[in-house]
Amino acid sequence: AEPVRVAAVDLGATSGRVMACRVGARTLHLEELHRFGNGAVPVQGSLYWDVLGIHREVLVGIREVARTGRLHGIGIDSWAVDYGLIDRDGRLVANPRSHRDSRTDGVPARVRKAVPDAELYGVTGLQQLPFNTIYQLVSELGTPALEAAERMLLLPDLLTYWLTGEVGAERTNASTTGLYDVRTGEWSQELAERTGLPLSLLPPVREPGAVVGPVVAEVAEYVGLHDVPVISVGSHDTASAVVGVPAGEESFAYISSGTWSLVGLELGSPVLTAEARKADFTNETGVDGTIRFLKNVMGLWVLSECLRTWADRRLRDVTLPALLAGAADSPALRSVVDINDPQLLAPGDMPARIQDLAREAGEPVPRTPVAITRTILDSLALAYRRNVRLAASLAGRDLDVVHVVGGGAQNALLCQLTADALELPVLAGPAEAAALGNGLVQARALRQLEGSADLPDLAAMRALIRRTHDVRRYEPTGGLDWDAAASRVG
Ligand code: ADP
Ligand code: LRH
Repeated sequence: AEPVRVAAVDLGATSGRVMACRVGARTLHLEELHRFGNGAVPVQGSLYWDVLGIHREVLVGIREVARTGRLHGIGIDSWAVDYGLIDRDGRLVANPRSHRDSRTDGVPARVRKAVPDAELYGVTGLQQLPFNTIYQLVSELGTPALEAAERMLLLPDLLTYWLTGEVGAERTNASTTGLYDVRTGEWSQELAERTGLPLSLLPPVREPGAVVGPVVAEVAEYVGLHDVPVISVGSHDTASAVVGVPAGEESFAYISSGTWSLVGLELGSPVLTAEARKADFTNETGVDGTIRFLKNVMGLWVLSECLRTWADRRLRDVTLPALLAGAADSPALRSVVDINDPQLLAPGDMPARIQDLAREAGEPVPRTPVAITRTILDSLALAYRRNVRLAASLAGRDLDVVHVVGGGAQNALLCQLTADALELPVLAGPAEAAALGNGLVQARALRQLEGSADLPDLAAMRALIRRTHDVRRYEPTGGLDWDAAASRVG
């Protein structure tokens, strides 16, 4: 079959990119044609996404893909849980908020009174993140915005709606909302009723791999191409990233390492045990009916927010490469903190918060940007160790390797620390696993449309990634007392 060329739009909380992805039986090639910065905008004490700006950048990127070659499909993935509301005329009611907004403070406690945590977990299988869509929506109860709302569209679904005019809720991302029943694969009418949210807000669920429809006229005109189908992909970026994990036969854990670090396993069915709930592990739905059994670790957000703070203060020599080089030459495990402390969730003076956490834990306080960077990386490696081991034990698995994908796969020091902390080989890359997963699912959908009988499963897609992309291997080295360090963070 002829290779297809699709636009893979992958939107991260810190940057968005539009890639041309060429997929053939033996070829897989990504070309980054547009990249733009992203970040929440604080206004009047709230944190908004500039969603119209994002839409414009998506269009610019798609146009660039169309200008440089053929374009057979478009697929969008982004970070999870955040949404826009549209009214009965199909218009955006208000600017979508970031999940780091404080409007959900205290909301989980309120919801708990209507639906106890254990019951909620039994239906959704989700970890208790204060920003899950259910809590964001409950925080809007009684507001003019929610009263005017006809539909809730998760961000990739909102952007897909603007491209096609079609509403829907792509399944992998729907599974992150806290209103989706992981056992039945449907919206939970019961949870909607018990939390007072109208079920009609939730659009019909759509499969990754379904063709949503052609782009609407205004988009076709802008891009210069008509009849391009928008294809539903694993629209949760983590779902696409896990498709893009180049795993073979071995028993693997993965770390999808970007703004967040998502640490866990791919399973065939959810683990809804009391132990999994107490360990606060999530069961998100993946492509091809898989389950992402994982934990959110605060991730490189902590470092990028430090960088932002230092840049605002015009500190010199605090570029990421300089900090990482300095950190690699710094003493290991000198000062470690609980990197999942909820105080690190909101934007702000992250260096000071890391210092405060160290002080409170009785650790030496890191003083310089390099020392703070080292504390963050050592602490991330400790969190990876804890949660990879927890995932394996909760799911009853022995592990051979840990795959690291996403931007963090380029952080050699963090990859090495992860291998050391876990005493397992780390296989790092591709950094653009989400865009690859996005493109591969589109390519398969297009093959299916052509009536091809020979459609790749996840294993075949991953084999193609292994054949076409470099993966860097880090072997564990001994010499550091990770057990002792782990006991210091509690
Ligand atoms: P997201 O999709 O959530 O926006 P990415 O997967 O793009 O995140 O990862 C972004 C992070 O990757 C950055 O915060 C940075 O720490 C890390 N990163 C990106 N490029 C490099 C690099 N060349 N070396 C080390 N780390 C990198
Ligand atoms: C990573 C991610 C993660 C979610 C968070 C909101 O980008 O999608 O899987 O928990 O953003």
